[in-house]
Amino acid sequence: KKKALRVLITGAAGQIGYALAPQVAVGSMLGADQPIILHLLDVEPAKNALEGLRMELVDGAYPLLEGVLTFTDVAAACKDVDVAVMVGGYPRKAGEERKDVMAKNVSIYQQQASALEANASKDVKVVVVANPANTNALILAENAPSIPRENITCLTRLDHNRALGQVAERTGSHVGIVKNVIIWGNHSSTQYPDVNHGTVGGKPIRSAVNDDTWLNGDFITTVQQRGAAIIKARGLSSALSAANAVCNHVRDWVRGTPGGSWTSMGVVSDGSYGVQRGLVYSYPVTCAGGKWKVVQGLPIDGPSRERLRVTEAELVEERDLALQCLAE
Ligand code: NAX
Repeated sequence: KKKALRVLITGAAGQIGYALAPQVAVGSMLGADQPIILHLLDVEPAKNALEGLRMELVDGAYPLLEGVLTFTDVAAACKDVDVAVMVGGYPRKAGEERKDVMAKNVSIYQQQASALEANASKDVKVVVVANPANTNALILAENAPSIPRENITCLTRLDHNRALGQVAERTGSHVGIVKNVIIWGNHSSTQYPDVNHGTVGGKPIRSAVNDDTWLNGDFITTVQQRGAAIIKARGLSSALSAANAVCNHVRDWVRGTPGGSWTSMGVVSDGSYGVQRGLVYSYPVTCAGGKWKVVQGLPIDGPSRERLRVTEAELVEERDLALQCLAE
């Protein structure tokens, strides 16, 4: 029998936590043969909700779940964790300045970086979900120098899956045969969902869809604005699809991307595709042996290049604001 792996979920008492914890417990993240110990962290005021989640997980009688531990202390929560899903953060509320929100997240991610560095397993894999996800991941990387850069990522898989879903609906195909879309850049409305290298049942997406006006227009804005559309419809932001995407992200990272296909992940840029080194930027990646690799050499046309730059510029701006907060 395999040794249990410890999975930390921060912000576990929130919506995504409620959808994610059971998915991890059934094996969607690390496989149907991998025992799990869940570390659930939230802030003190959420203590009762966290205890409620723990009780429900016990009541789930999940065969893979060897333990459910709850924490309000971040250092204790990080002890020996193998995977860290960072869902907790400070959301922007109406009327708040961007800089004030950034300052709060910088301070949270600075503290959590130190806690992970000091307590987590040496090869912990980190995925940041909380917004601004790319920049929170960058702050985490900056403040946890002993965690390898390549182990710190942010979630853009939800955007990637949204793009797959849109193409599947439009072409009346099952989503399983849509492959190799790309989310470039920031997990925000400047992201670039790129179909130029994707296929539907082996056929280029552009010819399968046969409507460039839609692909260059409404398709892009629908993916970029999908989060807002879900909030409008549900009165709450995406949770089950976000949780599903977290499981997909970690599963592909740990167990590998299927042959002939890639996924999208926010990773610390090595300068690929002319993006500034050090930014956390979403790229097409393949994974094998627990490591991701940026897909190299894809031809990027003029309009796409411009979109890559726009989302990069936003990330530079976020990084500069975050570094300014860090210095103050
Ligand atoms: P909720 O507000 O339901 O839950 C967040 C939880 O985090 C709360 O329980 C809160 O108490 C906790 N928290 C706050 N500060 C904390 C800290 N310092 N340590 C530990 N816990 C802390 O939000 P939810 O809907 O679950 O969304 C969580 C985050 O995911 C948000 O930042 C949201 O913007 C972001 N999202 C990111 C997505 C992505 O694709 N990257 C998509 C979904 C989601 O919108």
